[in-house]
Amino acid sequence: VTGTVKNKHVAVFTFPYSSHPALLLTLTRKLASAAPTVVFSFFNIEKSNRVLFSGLSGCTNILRYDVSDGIPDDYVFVGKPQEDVNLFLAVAEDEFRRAVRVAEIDTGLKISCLVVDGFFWFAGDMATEMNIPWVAFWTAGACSAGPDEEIVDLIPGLESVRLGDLPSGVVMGNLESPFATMLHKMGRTLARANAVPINSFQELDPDLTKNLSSNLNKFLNIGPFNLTTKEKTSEHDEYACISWLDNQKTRTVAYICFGTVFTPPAHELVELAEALEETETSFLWSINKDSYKHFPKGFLERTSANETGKVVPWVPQDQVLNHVAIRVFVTHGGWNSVLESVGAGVPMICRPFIGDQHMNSWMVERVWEIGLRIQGGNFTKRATCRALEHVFSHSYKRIEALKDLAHKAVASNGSSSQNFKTLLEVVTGSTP
Ligand code: U2F
Repeated sequence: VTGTVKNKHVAVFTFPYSSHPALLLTLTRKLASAAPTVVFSFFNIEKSNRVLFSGLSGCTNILRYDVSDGIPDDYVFVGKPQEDVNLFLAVAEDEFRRAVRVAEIDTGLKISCLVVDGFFWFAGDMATEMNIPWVAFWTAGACSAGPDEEIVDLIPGLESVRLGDLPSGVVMGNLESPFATMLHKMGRTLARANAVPINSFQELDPDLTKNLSSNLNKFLNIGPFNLTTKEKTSEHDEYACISWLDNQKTRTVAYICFGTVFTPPAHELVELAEALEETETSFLWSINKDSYKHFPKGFLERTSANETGKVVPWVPQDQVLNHVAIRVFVTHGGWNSVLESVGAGVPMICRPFIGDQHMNSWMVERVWEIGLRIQGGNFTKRATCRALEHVFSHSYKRIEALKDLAHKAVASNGSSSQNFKTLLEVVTGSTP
């Protein structure tokens, strides 16, 4: 740690999967640059830290600490759902406690605040023992902080949601899994957190914000992060997507991506690819290389030869969504993707897979009216053609209004900027 004398020490605990670590690091960087006299110790598994911190510069008051991923040396993965997550959760609390002691010795500073992924219910007890504040960062949307056609009317602000869209493991699904247990414990303890910041903006969900604000201490919308963070680890354009988009006509291209965790099953990739060719829709598709083999015979060759399609393993998504050639985002409805699409004013076709993605997609279609969910729940050629035809012939006026509100929220006097100041007071201990 270099520069100004440090007088406070904040611990950050990440849930080391999918986009969670990158978000926690973004939050940490925002806090660290606003509070240069505070040291932030960032605890994460080695594999994820290695990626996050490669090429990172200019954050002299952030210290990287690696914790164990809980995978025994001789362990052989058998393909159980969330196998890696479950192994990590079994050791997480002990590992964070151990690493905190190391960081305190290294810096000579006792931890004065815990800033943790909202999933980590145990941080509440740790903070109580240490007599310090606990900030529980919620990385998904407010709509998932709470199957079938039954309407849920017990959550103010979520009146029109069907039970089937609530994340699995909350009211149904495997309620005994370590992940579901974690969600339940989190639900029981979250109200004790001193602050619950969220990567969203309050104008998106005013009723939910009101509801959550009355149930939680300092429920603070401080996003969208994609509109406030300039340097992003994901922004390199290795596959020249932007110049490819430059050669496409305005508002003609479907951008397709299903996030960092899931790939649709092979037969759905085929149906989606066939629908693109059938409707002659130009597309840019981000998908891992292992999946290329599932595409219909000749699909990649045909579409690249006539320049109607480009398939790559990674794109600078935020830049892509903001490109004038993009007409629609075909997405899994991951929270970051939804926020980035809103920030760019691009309507969505959603094919949700797990967790909050169903809720997010429901909100996109029914509440915000900024896109639609694929009919029948998965990609068939027929449903996909209809969805594409609908989006291409329809104008989604509300997306422009929400885009505008998102940009206003992060402007210097906007709601998210004000909320960030409140959060900073909690984290740095300067709350009056
Ligand atoms: C989990 O979500 P994912 O990580 O699968 O998906 P997103 O929340 O949409 O985040 C994906 C991010 O990766 C970026 C993209 C997003 O910021 O811009 N990206 C990219 O830059 N280039 C690419 O080619 C591909 C992706 C979980 F599965 C969801 O249900 C949760 O909502 C989410 C947040 O908790 O975490």
